[in-house]
Amino acid sequence: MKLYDLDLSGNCYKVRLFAALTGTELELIPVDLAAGEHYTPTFAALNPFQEVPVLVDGKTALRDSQAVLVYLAGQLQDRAWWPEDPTSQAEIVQWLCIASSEIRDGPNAARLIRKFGYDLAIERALLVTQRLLPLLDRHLTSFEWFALGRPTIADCALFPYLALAHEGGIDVTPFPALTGWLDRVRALPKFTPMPGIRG
Ligand SMILES: N[C@@H](CCC(=O)N[C@@H](CS)C(=O)NCC(=O)O)C(=O)O
Repeated sequence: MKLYDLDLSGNCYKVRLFAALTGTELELIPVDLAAGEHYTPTFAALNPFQEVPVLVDGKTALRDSQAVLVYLAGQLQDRAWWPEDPTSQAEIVQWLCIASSEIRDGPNAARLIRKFGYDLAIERALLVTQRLLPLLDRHLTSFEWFALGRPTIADCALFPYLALAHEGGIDVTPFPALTGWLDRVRALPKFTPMPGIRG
């Protein structure tokens, strides 16, 4: 399977992290966003939304990191990361949706603005983050992992932009349950870091 990838992308890292933790083999195809490689017709044929990551498995081309996590985890023999029953799946999807909404609009947006100079509203990014972090911290005060009492794809989807929050000028240290969970993810066997995230 091929992953169209960017090393500095937290969305791509969600997939690289899951692959490392589960021993899933991926061929990484770097896409140079700075050079506009994602605007080429060849890439647009894979993902009309012109974003990474994209996973290609034979004739299947999938965009969106959450969708890719579901696809990869659903292929494993060990279904602990994405079980088959609807109740467990729904519990995980609740958190995948937070990853693609509040995390994107909060800590991810703050990093895009402050590290990469994107023209987005910092006030809104900080407001979303300010509301989000206490909610996550409260959840993690009662639970060791986001869903099902064990590591799942929910943790892979939420980890990158929370661990990269400092690059958006966001301090997570006032949230002890959240920082404890970040450390637990880092301590998972076969954990892999990315630039900006210590191992
Ligand atoms: N919902 C998508 C979002 C993907 C996304 O935003 N990718 C960024 C890199 S992290 C991108 O390709 N941006 C293109 C651009 O900035 O022009 C996902 O979760 O994979």
